[in-house]
Amino acid sequence: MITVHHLQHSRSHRIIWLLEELELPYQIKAYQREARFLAPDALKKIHPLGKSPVITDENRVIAESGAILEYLERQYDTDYRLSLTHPDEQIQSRYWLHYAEGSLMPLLVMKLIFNQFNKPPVPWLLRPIGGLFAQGFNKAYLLKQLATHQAFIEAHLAEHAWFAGRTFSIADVQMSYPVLALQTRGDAGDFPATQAWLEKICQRSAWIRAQEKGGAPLAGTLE
Ligand SMILES: N[C@@H](CCC(=O)N[C@@H](CS)C(=O)NCC(=O)O)C(=O)O
Repeated sequence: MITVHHLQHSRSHRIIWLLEELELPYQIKAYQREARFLAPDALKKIHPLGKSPVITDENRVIAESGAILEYLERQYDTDYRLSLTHPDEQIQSRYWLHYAEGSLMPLLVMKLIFNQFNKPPVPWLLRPIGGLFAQGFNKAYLLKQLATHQAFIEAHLAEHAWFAGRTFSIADVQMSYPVLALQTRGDAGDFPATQAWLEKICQRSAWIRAQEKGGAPLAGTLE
């Protein structure tokens, strides 16, 4: 039996969503966020990094969203519901699968961390300096980077129904979390193709079931 070690409001929503798309039997072991939105130590008993998502399947422990999505698809999508046959779609799907965690999420996490520079546990005397530093870094670098990524995604979705191309795939599952995070940033601007894609994924019955079982992927903040 597949067990999803599911941290509330986290990337593991992706895994529950895929399992629902594939209509596979699985169980959820839920973990609550602790102070400063960190994962509880109990997750370190499953995998040394103590992050979510992580799944256990028989005697296997598999971490890292993209690796889990690929594993589940290859191992269990026996009736080829999500498999891509066109080589260009396969290449695109792999690109977005890696891009989500390799290029986009680090920027979003960086933004979250910099936004904490003027808050506890930073000593109160240093908070104004921390705040100014974060503001400067955001303005000079991070917001421009995020705007470039947002425009890149919008241009892709304006030309393609799904991230892989014409076909829904695990790339859409993987991209759901950072795209939602970009949207909840507040200054995302007007991105109609991205918005349309988000509406499409949120209307899928598997997405709705995943939300019912695991809760919302984001709690208005990231990590
Ligand atoms: N690249 C990893 C990131 C895993 C990760 O950082 N997960 C977050 C939840 S979205 C987490 O466990 N945060 C809690 C913590 O760092 O204590 C993946 O995609 O699986």
